[in-house]
Amino acid sequence: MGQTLIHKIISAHLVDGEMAAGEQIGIRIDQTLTQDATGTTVFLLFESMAAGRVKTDLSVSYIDHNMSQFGPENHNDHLYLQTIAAKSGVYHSRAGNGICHQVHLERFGRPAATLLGSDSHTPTGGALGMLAIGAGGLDVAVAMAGGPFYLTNPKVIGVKLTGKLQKGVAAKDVILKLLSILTTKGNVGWAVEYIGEGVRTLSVPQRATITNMGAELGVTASVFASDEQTRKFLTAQKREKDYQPISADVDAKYDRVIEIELDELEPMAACPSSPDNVKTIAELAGAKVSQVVIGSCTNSSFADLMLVAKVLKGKRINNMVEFAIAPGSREVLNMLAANGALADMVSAGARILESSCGPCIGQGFSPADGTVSLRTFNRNFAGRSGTKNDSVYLVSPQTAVASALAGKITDPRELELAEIIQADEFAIDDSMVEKPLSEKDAKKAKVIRADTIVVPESPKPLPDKFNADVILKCGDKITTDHIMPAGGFLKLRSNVPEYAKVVFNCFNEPGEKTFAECGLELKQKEIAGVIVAGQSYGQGSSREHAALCPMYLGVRVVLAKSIERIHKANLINFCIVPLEFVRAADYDKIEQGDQLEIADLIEAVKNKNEIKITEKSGKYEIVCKLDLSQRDREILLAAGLLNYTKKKNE
Ligand code: MIC
Ligand code: SF4
Repeated sequence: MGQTLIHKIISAHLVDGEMAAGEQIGIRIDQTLTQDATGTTVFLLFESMAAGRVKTDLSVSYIDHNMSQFGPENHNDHLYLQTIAAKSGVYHSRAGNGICHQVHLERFGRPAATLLGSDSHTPTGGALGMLAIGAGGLDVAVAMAGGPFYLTNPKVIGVKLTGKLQKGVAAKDVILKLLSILTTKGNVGWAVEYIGEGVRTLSVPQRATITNMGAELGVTASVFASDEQTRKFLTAQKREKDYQPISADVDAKYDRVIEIELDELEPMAACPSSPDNVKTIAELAGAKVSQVVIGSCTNSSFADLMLVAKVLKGKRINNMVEFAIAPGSREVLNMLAANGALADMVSAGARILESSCGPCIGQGFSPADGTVSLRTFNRNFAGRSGTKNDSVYLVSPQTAVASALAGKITDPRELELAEIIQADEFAIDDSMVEKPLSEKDAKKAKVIRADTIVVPESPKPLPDKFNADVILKCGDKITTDHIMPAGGFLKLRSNVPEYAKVVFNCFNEPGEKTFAECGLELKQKEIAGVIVAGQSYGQGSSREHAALCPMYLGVRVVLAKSIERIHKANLINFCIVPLEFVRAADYDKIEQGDQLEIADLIEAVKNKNEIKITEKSGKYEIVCKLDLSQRDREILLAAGLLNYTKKKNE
């Protein structure tokens, strides 16, 4: 039987385990990427492993998230990242050079390789036929040090595309359609491969929009074959040498096949406040819009922005709309400036933002209360924009620009849309990517690390018996943005004790103790904190702070109906025990504030698949599942991945 493309790349990189579905396997990582909001922790952990120089073929550290620079913290981080990258053999993409996923696609990704990134949208690279996976920072640090990356060998969904997108319908609508089918929950352990003759009609930037938002499905990775479109893109990037065709075997067998007819698709939007709350634009048309933002790692390519510029040329956006455009990279921005498209945007009333994540991660441009904001981004979790009761719709650049002109949600097929332009040649300028120092020079090089950058505390070993309190009971689909808010707090990423003060702040009630205060109080009394949650706990970003900061506050157990892949790994890496309900109905028995007892923990973590939790006054006894690989168990017993790795290297 033939192999899927995903399994072909995995087989070629397999260093531990068997290829059977659902097995834990270890793969060799060729490339890593980190960004500044997760990167400082990655490099601090990398340093504490005494790993020296990176062992990958290529590692790149990007500055793209924390660029608003209110106070010294962000620039302190940049300086640390710049100097530690140079010393450890890592390329450094400076602030202003663009969003990590866009730049990596343009300048570094290559077919058939593996890429591990400390950002959940790393799978964007799948557009080039590479196996690109998002992970917690500690996993990335281990890969940088030459260690394998461990994952569950995924089952593969073949998404069969037929036909061709009609004018006004975009790649964004393909992934929104898939999100409406698969939703954001229940896809742990799966990966997606795009197949069928429709694939040939999609350019690499279009494919990148689709693979990027695969992160919202919660799948491990999304890939396209490397074909003539890939060759065209790499040639235009002056990287023909990186081209290599690779695809699934013709007789590859998929665990599930979903068909999408591109001709039949229509413009769509993900409505507030989840990327899978999808409706057609036809259903939403006419609603008043106050803000439109085009950008983010999902939709800020040269092709996307040229299309927008062509629509805007000679027109003015609606007076009641605030309109911003953030080009995905310096390459894109330079090209728009050189060919006059930037002037068309500015004349039309667009505010040009720098090439960074910006509003996508709540770094400014928050919408007004009670207004509708249309964004070409990938996430619209409540409050992520920086406005508490926001109303953010995720749409294609086509829908965004049509709506910015009309002041209301508008079907782009009503506009005279130009053909999507693919550049035959990109304006290459890598001068903002710094090469690492030679090994000899690196020895003498100093790393600049200001006091705002604090080495995170290590987890304590697990005791055999816990007295535990339920600090929080939260519902389904709790995202890492709920656990660890970004926006204005993002600048605290390098300082866990400070950042931990805002853990779960969306659940704090005025006049009552905060989650952080409760956690620290229990920690002092040596009572373990427990978080109880519903389905898909920890969806969204890869930020390991969503485990690291709760761990700092004394959280030792998360008990949920289900836990998302990256977050579960982060919990284990920081020695928080992930437990799942055997009977989902037991969730209803537990109340916030309940006092629990968990006994024989060590034995259970060592070799049991179930553990009993007892409510102290005898109200209930609940059986919970420990769904752990042998390696997960060893990591928990070693008090986290860092200790585990150190011990292994002794
Ligand atoms: C996001 O889109 O949520 C982020 C910010 O890029 C995160 C990473 C982070 O929290 O630093 C992600 O997607 O992993
Ligand atoms: Fe940046 Fe937004 Fe992409 Fe995350 S999703 S990497 S915040 S642009």
